[in-house]
Amino acid sequence: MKFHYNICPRNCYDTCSIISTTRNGVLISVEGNPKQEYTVGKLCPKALDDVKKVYSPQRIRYPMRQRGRYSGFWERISWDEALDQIAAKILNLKEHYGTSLPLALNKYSGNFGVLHNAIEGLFTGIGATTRAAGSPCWSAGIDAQTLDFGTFFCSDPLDMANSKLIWLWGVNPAWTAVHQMPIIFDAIDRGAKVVCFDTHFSATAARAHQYIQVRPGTDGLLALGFAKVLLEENLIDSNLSSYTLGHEEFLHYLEAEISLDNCSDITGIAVSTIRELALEYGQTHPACIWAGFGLQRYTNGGQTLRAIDALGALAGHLGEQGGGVQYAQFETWRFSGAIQNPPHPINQTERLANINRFSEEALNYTDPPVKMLWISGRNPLSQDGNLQQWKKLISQLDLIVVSDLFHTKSSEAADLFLPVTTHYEHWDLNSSYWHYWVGANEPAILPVGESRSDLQIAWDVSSRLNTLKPGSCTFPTSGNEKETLLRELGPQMLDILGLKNPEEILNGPVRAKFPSTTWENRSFTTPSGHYEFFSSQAATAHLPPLPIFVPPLNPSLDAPLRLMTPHHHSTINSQVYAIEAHSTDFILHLAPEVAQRYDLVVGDRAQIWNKSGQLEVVIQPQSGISKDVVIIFQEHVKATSPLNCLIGTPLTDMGQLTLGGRGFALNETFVNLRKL
Ligand SMILES: Nc1nc2c(c(=O)[nH]1)N[C@H]1C(S)=C(S)[C@@H](COP(=O)(O)OP(=O)(O)OC[C@H]3O[C@@H](n4cnc5c(=O)[nH]c(N)nc54)[C@H](O)[C@@H]3O)O[C@H]1N2
Ligand SMILES: Nc1nc2c(c(=O)[nH]1)N[C@H]1C(S)=C(S)[C@@H](COP(=O)(O)OP(=O)(O)OC[C@H]3O[C@@H](n4cnc5c(=O)[nH]c(N)nc54)[C@H](O)[C@@H]3O)O[C@H]1N2
Ligand code: SF4
Ligand SMILES: [Mo]
Repeated sequence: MKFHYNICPRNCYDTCSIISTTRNGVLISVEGNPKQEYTVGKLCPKALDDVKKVYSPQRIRYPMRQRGRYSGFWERISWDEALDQIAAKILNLKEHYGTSLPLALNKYSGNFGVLHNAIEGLFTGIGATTRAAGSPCWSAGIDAQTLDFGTFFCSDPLDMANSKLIWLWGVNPAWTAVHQMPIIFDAIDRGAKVVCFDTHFSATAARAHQYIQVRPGTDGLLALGFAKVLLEENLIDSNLSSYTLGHEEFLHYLEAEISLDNCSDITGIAVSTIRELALEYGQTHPACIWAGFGLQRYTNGGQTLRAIDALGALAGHLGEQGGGVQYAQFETWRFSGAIQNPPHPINQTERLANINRFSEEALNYTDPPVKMLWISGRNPLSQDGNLQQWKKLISQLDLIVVSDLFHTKSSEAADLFLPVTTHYEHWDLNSSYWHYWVGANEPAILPVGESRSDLQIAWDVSSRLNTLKPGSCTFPTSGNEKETLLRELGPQMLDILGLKNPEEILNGPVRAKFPSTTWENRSFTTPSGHYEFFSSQAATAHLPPLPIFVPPLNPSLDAPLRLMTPHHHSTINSQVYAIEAHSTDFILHLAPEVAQRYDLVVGDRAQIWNKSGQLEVVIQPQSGISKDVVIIFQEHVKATSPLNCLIGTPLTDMGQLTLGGRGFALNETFVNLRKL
């Protein structure tokens, strides 16, 4: 038996460290690494199913070509044929249009391993291309924290165990960050109180001392209501002037504009509850807020997070051990970037299309049009909005390449399928957007079938391009995965990890040497060096300089119910873990009063629809859900139409500053409902 270091590369807060076991070259088990302090030896059920996933009969093992998009007639081809077709098309488009802009890449979160950025490097090496910019995930919150603090940087999540009061706000760790729950329970054992703010009674709410049901998209006003109570009760940090900018303006705004009665009417929370919670927050030290990604998926999402940050600052919880306002971090991702930055062959910039409006913006580019699309680590035909526009874009394309492990909604539309290796079959380097551990992932087994790593595929395409036309791509044509990994650990990353040389990362995951609590010295990286209640950067970007309340969108008569589609414990976005455990029905969860209003009882079949599309659902009344909300979780449902056929492309208010594109306001989706 042999043991190997692996890391779960999914888009998940936890980025778990894995010890895999092989016998005679066969993967036989995966376990959590006991030495990595966040994983502490445990994996979630999704990763525990990895052995089956690696050897699943449904996994695609060979390059395939589809005879007619959506036909399902896939034939096995050789890598030579696949590479020839891709390279010939790239060269042909470049020659025909005199530029490589007709080539487009859409990549995101299937695998967050650093070596998967090779595909970006390949595109850079070809020339100026069309790229998906921004993120469907966390953009508004990142910009908000960047405006307030200078960057987004959360404390080591283990620090939460020191808290005396934990507010879990628009976050559902019992499903989406399961390794945080033991840390929260640890805090509870030491006397902490936990409050969960959500729009429905979530799995996390069930584990909290108190559940506060908030009307969707109104959390910003709730935070301002709490701040108003702190002001009235004189619970404001007396040192604010030494480390913050604009607190007078903010206090004046609270005084003049925020009324608790109005706050109660809009958020749905009683004034007495707002007062009690605010007093508790103002009087308990340390107190921590964890603001999740769920609450910023709105047209006012950035503004909401700025209001929550401001509440934390006002109460003096910033820089406090076990306190602060936690969101996410990217400070442990300071890799050299060598892999995605080969020499630029020409002096022309890339053409960007917001990832959340990719199809619309790609279609708007006509000179030259987008003609070839590579989809890597993404499943846009399941996860994006405006799927009708996607159909249009597809019909304009000469070639669609999907590289993935399994067939997906997106591969249904593809011409070529390139099979990729799992993290048990290639080298990689992984960091978390939440905890402070970084590690190397080593191959435990040989590639299954003819699958190749994304890095190998990028080398192979470059090699084929350069064979057909020497000098046509500056990305390397071959290499060594382990050495490529080590090159990503430049001087800055070595310093962050406290390593003398890159090879040390091969001995197991390492915790970045940052102190456990962020902003401890209350010196910030904003233009003023202070925490900024008043942000000139926001004003320059035509955003309100103060964290004020901006209402979310309202439902309309023809779409009176807000549809929420949050993440589910059994999937990571479109990635399915218990492959055979699928249902053919979408379950619509709604308050019993709402079900009654539409004359529906449990098990009834109904239809929900809006301008974007329609979906058949099975009714599941459930208490603890806001009355203007219906919920379908992102479970795996084997239906012809994906859930996102109902979703348009509303954008969040922020995201442009740090990520180059505003985020996906997917909770601003409204539907109508009728019994079938
Ligand atoms: N309705 C609704 N829509 C949503 C969301 C929601 O909550 N509700 N959430 C949004 C959010 S937050 C996000 S982050 C996005 C996520 O959307 P995506 O970024 O599309 O992420 P996934 O669905 O996780 O993965 C995409 C594909 O990557 C493949 N993959 C896995 N490993 C590899 C690999 O090593 N190489 C390659 N080439 N492919 C690989 C997977 O098999 C999968 O098919 O969805 C967004 N869309
Ligand atoms: N099991 C599992 N884990 C995952 C994922 C997955 O798909 N499955 N996806 C990963 C990804 S890509 C991401 S982005 C993270 C996201 O993980 P989280 O940060 O937990 O975010 P969400 O799951 O989008 O939403 C969290 C909660 O916010 C609530 N919410 C929605 N709107 C509001 C609001 O207006 N106010 C308040 N107070 N609450 C609101 C939702 O009901 C939900 O319960 O999880 C990651 N981890
Ligand atoms: S999906 Fe998340 S919790 Fe599960 S093993 Fe992977 S990183 Fe850990
Ligand atoms: Mo996400």
